[in-house]
Amino acid sequence: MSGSAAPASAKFDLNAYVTAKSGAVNRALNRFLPSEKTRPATIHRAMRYSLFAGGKRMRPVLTLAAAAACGGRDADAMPLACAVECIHTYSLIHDDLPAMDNDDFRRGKPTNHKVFGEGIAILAGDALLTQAFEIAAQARGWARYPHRELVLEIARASGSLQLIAGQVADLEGEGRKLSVADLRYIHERKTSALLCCSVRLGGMSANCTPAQLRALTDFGYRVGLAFQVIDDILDVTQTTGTLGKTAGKDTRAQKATYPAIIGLAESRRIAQRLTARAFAALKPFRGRAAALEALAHYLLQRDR
Ligand code: GRG
Repeated sequence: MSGSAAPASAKFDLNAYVTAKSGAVNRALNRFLPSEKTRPATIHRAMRYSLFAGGKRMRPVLTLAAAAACGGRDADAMPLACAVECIHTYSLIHDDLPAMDNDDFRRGKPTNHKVFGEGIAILAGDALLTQAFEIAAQARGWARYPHRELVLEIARASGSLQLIAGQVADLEGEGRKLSVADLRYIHERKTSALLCCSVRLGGMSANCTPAQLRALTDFGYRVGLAFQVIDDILDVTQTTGTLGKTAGKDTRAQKATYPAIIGLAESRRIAQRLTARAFAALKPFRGRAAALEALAHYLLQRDR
């Protein structure tokens, strides 16, 4: 995973970092979630099935990296990192349902509704969304970032003006000719909002300064957009085996994507430009953001 073009992160061992941090996130999630045997066992098995199905854990790792850039501790950032991963996993379970994207394959395994049925899959998504707030409530608050601010941050990113808005626009855009501006509206909400929220929460957990929070917002917004442009590119360039989810779905569903509207080469240029701007946003951290920089570089180069 280590990169070549990111200066401050050139010597950074991203593989070791992601392995260590995602391992810590998995252990924390395991502690926060009711056990598989807790009654009613079906729902807890279904929640854990998707949560531990092998996701990349990019959002929680970004939360921990943002906290570190602001001099914070993993222990303070961890509840917020886990909350974001619960929301992300809920959105994937619901997105895969027959009424939405109707997918059979996610994180390299059969989708939640294929294993547990639609009713339990809907409830597992609902329960993970609620669990996120229960976990976030256990985070440490600061005078500058009391629990009210943390809850607002998560609720806004996942509510009807951001994550849900992106999903609605995505559903309504299927089979229609969308402009680049329409597509950006979808990407900003469906993908960038939660990614940006992950990064901001990291800063908040470290009691970051307002200037640091602005820099993290800039970084998270751009990395979030680049992430979705790359996701669109991978949908047409990679196989189902590599992605762990059905490849070529966007084209078959006649979805507007960056490659479909502006072509692959221009899409790659846009992702590179967004990542370069994300790097620039990290300047105020003067070398303390090597992990964030390396993660942004990896997300640009990733193949799954
Ligand atoms: C159902 C409320 C609701 C929202 C659905 C998440 C989502 C919105 C749709 C899924 C399809 C999609 C392309 C979403 C954009 C975000 C994205 C690229 C998700 C995949 O994230 P990764 O690659 O997945 O980080 P893993 O499995 O590695 O965590």
